[in-house]
Amino acid sequence: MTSQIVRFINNGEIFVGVNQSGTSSASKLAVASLAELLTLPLDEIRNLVAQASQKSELFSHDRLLPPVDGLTEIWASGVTYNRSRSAREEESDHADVYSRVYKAERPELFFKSVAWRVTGDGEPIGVRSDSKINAPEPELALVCNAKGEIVGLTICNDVSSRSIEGENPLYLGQAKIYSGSCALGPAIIPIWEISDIYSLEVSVSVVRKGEVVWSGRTSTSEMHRRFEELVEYLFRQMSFPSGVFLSTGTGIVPNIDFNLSVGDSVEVSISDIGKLVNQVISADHEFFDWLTPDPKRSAF
Ligand code: DO4
Ligand code: MG
Repeated sequence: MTSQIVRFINNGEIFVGVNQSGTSSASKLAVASLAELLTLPLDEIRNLVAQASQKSELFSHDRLLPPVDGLTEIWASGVTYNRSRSAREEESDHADVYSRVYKAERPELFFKSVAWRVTGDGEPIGVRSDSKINAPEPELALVCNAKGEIVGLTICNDVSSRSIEGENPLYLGQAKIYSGSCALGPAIIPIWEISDIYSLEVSVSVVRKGEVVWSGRTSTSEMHRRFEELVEYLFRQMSFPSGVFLSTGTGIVPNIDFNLSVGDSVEVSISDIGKLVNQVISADHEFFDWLTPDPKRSAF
């Protein structure tokens, strides 16, 4: 059984703990938040997880919260798989920027979300009402501590507007950052439990009115870059005192005539990591106001 680092609610209070996969009870980790955990070096995190796993006192939880909190940011990289390069070239009026970045030494990195805007497993994701083509982007996310060590892995859905980015690459911020555009979870799998980060199977399916309307799969072996290289660029001229999540790009993109729509359910699975399921709703403000920080939900 794999250990999962989780955030959960027990008796109305938020805790960080270690869950045994397939169960709904966790032991508590000796930190107040995941952000605090990510201030620590890898060997200390490993010791704390081992200590928590040995505890006999278990706390039941109804559901897991997104595995990110406090001042930890979420960043993403793009055009790291050949399929992403060809899809961007098809959707964009400025195709050459994608082929150039695919081949360049410097990767594409962009800011994706603050922690409090992230939704978790079983929570909604959003599509913009001013976007004609929306897509889920199933991605492996690296969880890095303040030192830039990869300490764990999770799933990210980098929900995006293809039509807004396609119109002009300078619209990337609006194509990538809006209510419900970043889902993470369900848990963080410690890096020492993963035997080969370059042979993880990634799959996605979109279910509409009970039918699968799009599905796809890839493997991290198809990645065009090394994970350490992405982390090295991210940490080059910026510090992340509460650690950072770095989503590593999508290798699965639907045909241009597919549009993610309100009512769809998106399931992203990564072998050894888990399954992230989200229902699509409108990104209109009122549907995501519940995410606004509240002492019961967020460790600010
Ligand atoms: O600029 C394009 C972003 C691409 C992306 O998010 C990805 O490849 O996953
Ligand atoms: Mg992406």
